[in-house]
Amino acid sequence: MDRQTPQVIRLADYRPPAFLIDRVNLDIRLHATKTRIIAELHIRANPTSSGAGSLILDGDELNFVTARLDGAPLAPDDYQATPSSFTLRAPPARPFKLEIETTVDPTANTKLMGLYRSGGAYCTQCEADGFRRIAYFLDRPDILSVYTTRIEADRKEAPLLLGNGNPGEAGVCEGGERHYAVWSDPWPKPCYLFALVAGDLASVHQPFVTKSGRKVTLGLHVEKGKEDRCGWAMDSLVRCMQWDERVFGREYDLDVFNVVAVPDFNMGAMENKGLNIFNDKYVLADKDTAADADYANIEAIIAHEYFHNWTGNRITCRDWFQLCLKEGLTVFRDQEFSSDERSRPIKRIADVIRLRSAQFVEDAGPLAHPVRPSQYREINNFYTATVYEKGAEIIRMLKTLVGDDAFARGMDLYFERHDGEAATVEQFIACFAEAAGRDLTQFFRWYDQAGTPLVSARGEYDAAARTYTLRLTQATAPTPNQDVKQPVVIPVALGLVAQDGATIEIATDDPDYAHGVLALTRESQTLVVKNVATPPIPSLFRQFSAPVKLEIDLADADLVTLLRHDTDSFNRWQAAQQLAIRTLKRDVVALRQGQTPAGETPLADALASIIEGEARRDPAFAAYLLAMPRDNDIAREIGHDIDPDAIHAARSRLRSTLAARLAPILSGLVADAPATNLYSPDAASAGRRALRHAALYAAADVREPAALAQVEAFYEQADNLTDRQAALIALHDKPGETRERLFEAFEARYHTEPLVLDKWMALQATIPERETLARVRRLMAHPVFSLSTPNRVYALIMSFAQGNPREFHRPDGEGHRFIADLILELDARNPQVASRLATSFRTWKSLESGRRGSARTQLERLAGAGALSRDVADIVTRTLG
Ligand code: B3K
Ligand code: ZN
Repeated sequence: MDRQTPQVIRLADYRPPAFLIDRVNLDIRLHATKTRIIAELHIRANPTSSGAGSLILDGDELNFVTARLDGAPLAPDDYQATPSSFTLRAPPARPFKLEIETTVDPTANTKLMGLYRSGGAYCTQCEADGFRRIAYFLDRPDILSVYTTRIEADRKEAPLLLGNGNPGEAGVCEGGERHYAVWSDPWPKPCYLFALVAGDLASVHQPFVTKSGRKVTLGLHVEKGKEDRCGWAMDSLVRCMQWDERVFGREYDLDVFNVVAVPDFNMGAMENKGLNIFNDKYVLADKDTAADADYANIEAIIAHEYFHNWTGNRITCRDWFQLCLKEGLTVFRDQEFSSDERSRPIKRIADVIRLRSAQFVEDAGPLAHPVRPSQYREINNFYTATVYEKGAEIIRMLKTLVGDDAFARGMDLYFERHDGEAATVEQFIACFAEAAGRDLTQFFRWYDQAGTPLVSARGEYDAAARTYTLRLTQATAPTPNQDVKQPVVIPVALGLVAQDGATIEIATDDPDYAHGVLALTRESQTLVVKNVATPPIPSLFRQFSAPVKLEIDLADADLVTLLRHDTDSFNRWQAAQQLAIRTLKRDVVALRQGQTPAGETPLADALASIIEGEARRDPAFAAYLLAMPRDNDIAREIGHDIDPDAIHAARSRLRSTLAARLAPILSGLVADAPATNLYSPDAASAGRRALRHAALYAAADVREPAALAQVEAFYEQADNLTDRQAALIALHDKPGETRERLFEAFEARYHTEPLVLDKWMALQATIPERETLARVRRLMAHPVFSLSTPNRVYALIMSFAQGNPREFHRPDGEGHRFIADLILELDARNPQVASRLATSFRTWKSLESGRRGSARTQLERLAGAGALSRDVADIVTRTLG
C-alpha cells in the first residue's frame, strides 16, 4: 500500500464478520525485549454471515513463532504469517481452536500502542487497533470474546500483575524467580478493551459495596512514593460509582476495579474492562503538585473512564464509525456528574469555552467531519473534539427535545436492549424515538452532517398589536465532501427580558414552542409572542441549548441589560463575551489600518457596576465574567485574514482598559490573602481562588513596581500550586526581572516533579513574545524534557503550536518550520503524538496571506516527506485539502 495515500475505509462497506471468536486464552510471558504471547482462540464461522473462505487475522509488527490447529502443528502450506497478518487458508467448517505464538519487544515500542514499558512497568494500550500488536486477531469491535489471561513475569521486576476481570489462581513458577497470575473476565468484550499491567508499583485499596450488595475492591496503583497523591482520585471514583447507581441506575459488575497511573501515555486514560490505565497526570494530586483545574480534570476523567463500563464496555460499538456512541454519550455523562458535584452553571460555561475553542475551530476548517464520520483512513485521528464534545452536545439536545422523563426511559431501554452487544448510533436513537413516541429522523442529521450551523435572529416589536415577532433562519456552510446541507433540529431555549431587566412571560400559539424551548426545524421560522407590553430583548440559546453560532443584531445597551439582568447565567456571561468581542473586532480593524485602537468598551462600566455583587454571590462566576476571550477565541470569531499580532495587541489594549477600571475595585480581593494550610480542592474554594487570581491578573497589568511586587508577594505567601501558578500567569506576559525570578523560583522548587514542570514549560511556551521560539528551543535541552514522553511534548511543543498563535504563526515562518521539523522527528517515534501536533496547522487557511503561505510551504514539505506514518499522512493530506 502506498503510505502517502492510505486506503479509505467506508461505513457503507461494513459487513458482519465471517468468523466469531468466542473464547480467548492468553498466556503472556513478560520479558523486557522478548515477550512471548501464546493466544488460544476458539473460533467458529459466523452463522449470520455467508461464505467464510480463509481466515485472515490482523497483526502489526508481530514476530510469528508457531501455530497449531486443534492441538496439531500446521503445515507450511496451511497458513501464511507476516508481521501484519496471519492467514489460515482453509479453516474447518466446525468450531476450532487456533493457537498462535508470537513475540514482541515492549522496550522498543515507542509508539505506546500494544504492549510497552513506562516507568519500568509493563502496560498496554489497545484502542483503537493496538491489540494486533500483541496477538494476531480479528481486531474489530464487533468481535466479542470471553478472556482468560495468564500473566507471567520476574517477581522482583514485577511483583504486581494485573489483568481484566477478576483475579484467579496465582503462584511462583519453577525455579522461584518468576511468578504468574491468572485473570478471568466473565463479560464478553472487544479486544480493544484488553489490558495488562505488571510492575513494581505502590497500591492503595478501598472497599466499595454496590447498591445490590456486591463487594468490590477498588485499587489505585501508582509509582512508588506517590501513594499519598491518590486520595482525590479514589474519592472521585467512589462518588462517581454512587452517582451512576443513583442517576443512571448502573452498577459495577466485577469483584475488583483497578486504576493504574503511568507516566507515558498518548492521551488521557483508557477504559479497559476492570483495569483502567491512566496518564498519571489525571490521577496524582496533592495541593503542592496539582492545581484546581487538575483536581477538576481528575474527577471528570476518573468518572468518564468508569462510566464507560456501561457506555462503551457492556454496550460497545459495532464498528469505529460508531465511536461517538460511546464517547459522546460518556462525555455527556461525565459532564452531568461534574455539574451535580460542582456547579451546573459554571460547568456549562467551562464546557462551552472548550467546545468553541476546540470543536468549532475543527468544524470550520479542513479537518471538519461529521460526529459519525462516513469514511476514514486512520481511525486514531478521529478521537476528536467533534466526536467527543459535539457528540455530547447531541445527547444534551436530545434530552432537551424529548424531555427528562423520556430521556431516562430511552436510556433504560438502550441498556436493557443492547447489553452485551456491539451497537450502532441508529439503534441508540431508536430507543429514544420509541420512549418518546417521536420521529427522530431529522434529528439524526446531527450525526451525519459536519459544520456548525449559523442561526440568524431578527426581532420586531409591534407596539400597537403588543406582539413580538422573532424570525430565525439556519444555514450550515459547506465542509469537506459535503457541499449541500439540510436543516437540522435546533432546540432554542429562549426568554425575553424587558429594558428594565424584568422577565417577560412568553405567550404563544406556536406548536413548535414548549416549556421555554422553540424547536427550529426549518430553514426559516417565525415565533410570534403575544401580550408583550414593552420592546423586549431576546435571550437566545439559554444554557447554550444547541452547538450553533448565533448572529443577532443587539445594541450594546441591550447586551449590557442582559449582562446585568438575564435570569440565565450562561447568557449573562455570553453578553460580556459578546461586548468584548465587539470591541476587539473593532480594534483589530483599526490596528490593521495603522491606527491606535480606542480600547474603550461599554463592558468596563458594566462590569464595574456588578462585579462586587457577583463576587459575593458566586466568585467562580465573577471570575468567568472577568476572563476575556483569548487570542485564539478572537481569531475564531473573526474567522478570516487573521493577523495574530494585531489580535494580540487589541487584546492587550482591552486588558489594560479593564484593568485600569476594575483593579481598584478588585484590589481588596488580592489583599484578602489566602490563609495558610487551608487548601481544599472543592469547587467553592476553587471558585474563590479563581476570583482572587482574576484580581491578581488585573492588578499585574497596572504594572507599577508596586503591582509587580504584589504578585511576587502573593507567590511567596502561597501554600499551594494553584496560587503559585496564578502568580506566574499574572506575570507571564510582563517581561522583566520579576517574571524571570518567579520562573526560576518555581523551577527550583519543583525540579523533581515533571508534571509540575510541565505547567512551567507550557507557560513559557505561550509567552507572546518574539523571543519565545528561542526559549522553547532552550527548554528542549532541559533535563526534564524528552520527545519520548507525550506529556512533555504536549506541555512544551503543543502549547507553543496551539496556545501561542503569535509565535507559531510568526511572520518570518520560523514557527511553522520549527513545528514541521518536530512533526517529522516525532513521527518516526510515535505517530499518534506527531499527528496530534500536525493538527496545529488546521487553521492555516484563515491566516492572512503571508502566514498562510509559510504554513502551506511546511504542509507541502510534510506531504512530500517520504515514509510518513498513516496517521500524519492522513492529517497533512486533509489539512492541505
Ligand atoms: N477510549 C479512550 C481513547 C482511546 C484513544 C485511541 N487513540 C479514552 C476515552 O475516551 O475514554
Ligand atoms: Zn471515552
